[in-house]
Amino acid sequence: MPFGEIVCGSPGSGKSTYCFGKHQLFTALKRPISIVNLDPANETLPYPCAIDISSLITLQDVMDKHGLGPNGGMLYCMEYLEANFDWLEDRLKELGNDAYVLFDLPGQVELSTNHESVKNIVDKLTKNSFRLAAVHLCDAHYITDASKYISVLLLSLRAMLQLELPHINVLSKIDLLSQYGDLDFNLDFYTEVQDLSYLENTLSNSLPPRFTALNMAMISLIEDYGLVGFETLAVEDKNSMLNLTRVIDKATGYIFVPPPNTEQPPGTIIDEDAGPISRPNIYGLLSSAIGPMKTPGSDVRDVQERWIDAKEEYDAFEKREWRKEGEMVRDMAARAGKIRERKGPGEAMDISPS
Ligand SMILES: Nc1nc2c(ncn2[C@@H]2O[C@H](COP(=O)(O)OP(=O)(O)OP(=O)(O)O)[C@@H](O)[C@H]2O)c(=O)[nH]1
Ligand SMILES: [Mg+2]
Repeated sequence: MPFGEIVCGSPGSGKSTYCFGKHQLFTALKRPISIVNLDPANETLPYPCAIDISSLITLQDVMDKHGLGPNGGMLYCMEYLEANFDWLEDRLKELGNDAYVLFDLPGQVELSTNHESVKNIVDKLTKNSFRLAAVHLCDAHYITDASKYISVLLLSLRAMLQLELPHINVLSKIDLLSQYGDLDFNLDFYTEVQDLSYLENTLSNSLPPRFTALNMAMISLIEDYGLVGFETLAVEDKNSMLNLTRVIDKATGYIFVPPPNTEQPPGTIIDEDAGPISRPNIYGLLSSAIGPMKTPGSDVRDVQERWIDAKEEYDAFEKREWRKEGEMVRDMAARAGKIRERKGPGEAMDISPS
């Protein structure tokens, strides 16, 4: 059964970068992954693309041929893809039943909030036994302003109601958040969407009084649904990516068990005689998949400490660790060179760290 993610969100929220980051992570973990570019305006793709909508239709062609602007052209492209769904279906079949597919959507938010084509495509994929989750990226800097935060909440809620998929909202670029000044509340206030009435004062101070009632109505609408919450993401941080991956796997029910005799990721103990504590217990994977999340970065207070409260200290610590790692790799390469000189070409070398 193929699994996948519908990666959506406003322009520049980091969708394509996330797809690329996930491709790198999964390749390192030896997990299957294929990326489908559904943005007909994406001319340079950062990631290796398995299926590209540009081979079906491009935004430029639509604009030239039908005299449409970029937004109208984009809607046309999506309607065209919906009408030619068999084109996508045939190519997805070629990826096989075990495929894990990321669909990189265009940044026009109406595609995932109002317009029907993406919704219809998603429905068809689900009928084709795809197990999908929507991953909705929102730039984290929106939480630094109360009215922008409300608009992001409304946008996320609208996308959840429209797509009707297991839905994960993500505050992307969390590593940049400290650049935008102090937050009014701790990060968990925003990620857990706690009592929004605390925003009333800030909203009333920054907007004319006649908007107060409207603000409060929007706040109570969001609270009445009680659906919206956020994960966080810094795409270059391995723990952050792993944590988000775990959340998405939980939402879709995906459990990765490497096929027997496959090459294991670096660091895996493959000694058959090693005790059960040292080896992955594939029979225990289900219980760990449904168990509580206790990975680094799964607690929003850790995220706040890493990226807001003590960002400079952590950055300096990471730099030191990377330098040490670099020195170790250089030492190992130098040792390997010396051994090669001593033994001559073609002989076995042991270059494991001493
Ligand atoms: N610091 C930082 N920058 C990021 C992160 N994710 C994305 N970016 C940057 O944000 C910018 C926009 O990223 P894209 O991946 O092109 O965003 P997109 O959502 O695909 O944009 P559209 O396709 O135009 O809607 C790029 O310059 C990325 O390098 C992140 O986690 N941290
Ligand atoms: Mg993009």
